Amino acid sequence: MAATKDGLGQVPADFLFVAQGINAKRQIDYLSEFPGYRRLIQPAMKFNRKQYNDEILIQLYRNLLRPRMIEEKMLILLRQNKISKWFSGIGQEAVAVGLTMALEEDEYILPMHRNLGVFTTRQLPLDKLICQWQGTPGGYTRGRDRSFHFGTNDYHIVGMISHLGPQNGVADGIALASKLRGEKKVTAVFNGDGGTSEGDFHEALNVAAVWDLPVLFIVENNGYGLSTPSSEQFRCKSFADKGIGYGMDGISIDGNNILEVYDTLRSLSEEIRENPRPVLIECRTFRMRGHEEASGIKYVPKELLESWAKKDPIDNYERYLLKQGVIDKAFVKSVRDSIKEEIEQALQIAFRESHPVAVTETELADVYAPHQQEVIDPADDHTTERRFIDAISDGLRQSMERFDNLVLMGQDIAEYGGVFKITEGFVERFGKQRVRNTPLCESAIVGAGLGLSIKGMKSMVEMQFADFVTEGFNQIVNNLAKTHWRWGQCADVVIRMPTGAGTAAGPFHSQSNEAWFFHTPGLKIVYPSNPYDAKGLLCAAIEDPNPYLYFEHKFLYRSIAEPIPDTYYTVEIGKAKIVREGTDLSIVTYGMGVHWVREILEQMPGVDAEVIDLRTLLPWDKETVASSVKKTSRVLVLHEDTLTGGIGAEIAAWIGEHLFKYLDAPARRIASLDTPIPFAPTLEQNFLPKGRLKGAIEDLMKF
Ligand SMILES: Cc1ncc(C[n+]2csc(CCOP(=O)(O)OP(=O)(O)O)c2C)c(N)n1
Repeated sequence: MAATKDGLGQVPADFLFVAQGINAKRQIDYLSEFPGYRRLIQPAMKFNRKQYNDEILIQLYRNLLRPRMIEEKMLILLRQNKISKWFSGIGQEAVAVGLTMALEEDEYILPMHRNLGVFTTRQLPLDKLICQWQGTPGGYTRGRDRSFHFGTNDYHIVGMISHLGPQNGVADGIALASKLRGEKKVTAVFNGDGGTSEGDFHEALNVAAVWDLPVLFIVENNGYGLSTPSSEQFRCKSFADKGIGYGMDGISIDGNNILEVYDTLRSLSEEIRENPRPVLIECRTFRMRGHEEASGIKYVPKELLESWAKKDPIDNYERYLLKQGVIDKAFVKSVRDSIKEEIEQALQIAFRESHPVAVTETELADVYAPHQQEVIDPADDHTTERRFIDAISDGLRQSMERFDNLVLMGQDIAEYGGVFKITEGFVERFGKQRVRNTPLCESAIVGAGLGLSIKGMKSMVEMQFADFVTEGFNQIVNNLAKTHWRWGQCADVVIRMPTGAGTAAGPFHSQSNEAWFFHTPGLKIVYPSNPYDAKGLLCAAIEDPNPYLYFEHKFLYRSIAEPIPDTYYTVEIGKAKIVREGTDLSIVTYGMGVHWVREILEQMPGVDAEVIDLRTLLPWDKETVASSVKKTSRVLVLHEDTLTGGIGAEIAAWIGEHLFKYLDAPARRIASLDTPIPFAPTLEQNFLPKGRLKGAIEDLMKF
């Protein structure tokens, strides 16, 4: 032990290093106080080839070398300003390569931004990868997304979205599909140590533990999250310790030792294919370059870099193989020459391409997965009087019968039947595998929905209340909504949203939040106002491979009923319904609005209003609205959601833009007050637009 010059106290002599400026000095302070610091300085590497033959050892070597040589070439090209920057995996290759070699080819891997080794080991064509990085048409997203932000089912890889953590929930879904089908397959998902601070990481581990999902949760502990050192990111000594909290095994391995990574993950995978369960694996490694190439690394103490440079995964392994006589220097040269040649050829192909020519129609067309709805009529005339809530339940049950790949997920939806009892009796009928109680993990569950759809399954996720969708918001707007447009993968998920006010349930159980999603390309939104549409729209949404938000108004659940067909049927998506014909003005609305308008118009016998129930909010039926407005020349858009930035704003603006010459008055909106929803019934009624509706109609008629 020795005292440091800068008064940091006693630290082991081998941890002393020379600070490089103020940042490095601060870093020393943090690190030396932090118990995990010792773990950042690593002992030398010891290889053990165990039962592995020369062929495997050489394959590991080649696969390790390829991403390194590609990146070295990219560094040169970056300096020549020929490529854009990326996130370097130099020094960490053994984790990606070891894991990929340990898995079977058709087992899914969900890599992060530093895992080039996953892509190269799975043998994706290098020229196509380079096109992807360059944003050119030959890339996996055809210029729509950058770096490793893509997936390919051909290679069983699902790339990240920038938000890091959401990958874990998607991995759960893929693993769930494999497990439900008895495939005996493992799914592996990568995390940086920084990303583990996200709630998504926690949620997904928890779900995987509760459901015994065969997922390898890999944490690449490389010391930093951007510039933030481990000491400011987490307090655990080892990520392996976190496994205990989730009730899963956690292990920590030397992530720079390719044989240790390969051997550990191979035997673990073999075991969990037979006995599905998640395992948390910390791979200790180090980020040898800046967060992204060109961003620098000044804040990393020199000593740490030097210590880890000695542990370089490739140098050490190469030396080991030479010493063991598995390879010789001539072999090293020939492997390097062939990889070099491969890189040059790929670059030549990739550099022939330039940025894509933008075709607006194609950009718009790819937002949704192709789906031509065939509206299904009821098979016979038999009907039964059903309440709104029973109609939803009926649609769900018949969809479960129709699609044996449909899985329902939600809090308390199994034996308990859901808080509103929509899935009552479903467990007895369809079993617990398909009717799944979930932990309180909205984000992981929506992510799991995407994972299921990657494996060709359908899912329905029940939000206990629409308000709680905030917890799954990111997965919906960034993952479900964008995946098809980015890399052609559909998100076959319907999210049921018990919504709306009128039950004096306060600001967090009564919100209308459809406008949050209305703004997001890639989603579809339906919002029925009666039992017939409730069943038909739900069935139609489940048929469609695109992601849906299905809003169901809680106030309507038990307050309205009508005879609806007993057999399966669907209602046309994107088609509004004229619920009352008239010539004086058009009232465009949906959900509760339809009922409010009916009630108020009964008090206004002199007004001959045409009432349009939109039914689908995204995409909304412009044609029906336009022909009505052309006929009446006056229009009022009504919704329960708050006014500013609501759906009415968009509809009124569109009418103003396209139908101006037909209008005798401005397109008007009426909506709830721009406040949160109050609890007390008197305040709630004041908040809602119903009380102001009559006045708004009168004003518009007078204009
Ligand atoms: C939700 C979110 N917050 C912030 C960022 C910006 N960001 C990108 S990578 C990164 C650091 C990630 O660190 P870590 O998970 O340890 O991975 P590493 O880069 O070290 O491999 C940050 C902060 C982001 N992409 N997503």
